[in-house]
Amino acid sequence: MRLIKVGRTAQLTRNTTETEITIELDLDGSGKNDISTSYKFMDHMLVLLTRHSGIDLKVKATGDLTHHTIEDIGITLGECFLKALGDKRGINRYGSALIPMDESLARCALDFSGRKALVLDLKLNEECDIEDVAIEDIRHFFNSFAENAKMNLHLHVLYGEDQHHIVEAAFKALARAIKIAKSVVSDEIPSTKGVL
Ligand SMILES: [Mn+2]
Repeated sequence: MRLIKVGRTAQLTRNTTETEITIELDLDGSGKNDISTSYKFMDHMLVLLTRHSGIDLKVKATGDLTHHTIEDIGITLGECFLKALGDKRGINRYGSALIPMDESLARCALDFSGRKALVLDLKLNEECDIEDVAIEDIRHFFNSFAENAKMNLHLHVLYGEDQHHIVEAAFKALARAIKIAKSVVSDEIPSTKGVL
């Protein structure tokens, strides 16, 4: 049984009249990253995502508006995950994590099921921006990522005060859940249907 897969990578460029996004992903990386989204808070979150999930990730993104850019990063990153996971042979498929960030606690449960579902409760103040992005852009990112990776994503912040810590806890929980779910543990397709 060969538990180490090679070539679980994806490289996609998505250019529209609104944004230009290039992403390179290696699911079997070591946290190497080169992230430049034009938004410092998103850079911070994607570096966390990379380091705590054990992937390698390059992201270059520019665009006209924050909303468009962050949405299109979510779309392209999701497409990269779907492509890199391939037939999903041998992966755990499910992953979950409960992660604190100081006073905030986030829980993530996910399934690389081939179907999108998103249950998201970040307990964020709607009127508040976090550094250089709006809360609705963060929410949009998770939606676009889940939709295009075709995953079930259940991401909850159980409690927290600081908006930065809340989102950071959510990204770290997502990262640790991804780390488990993408791991290769057998040579079977993890579905009773024989396909994912
Ligand atoms: Mn931080």
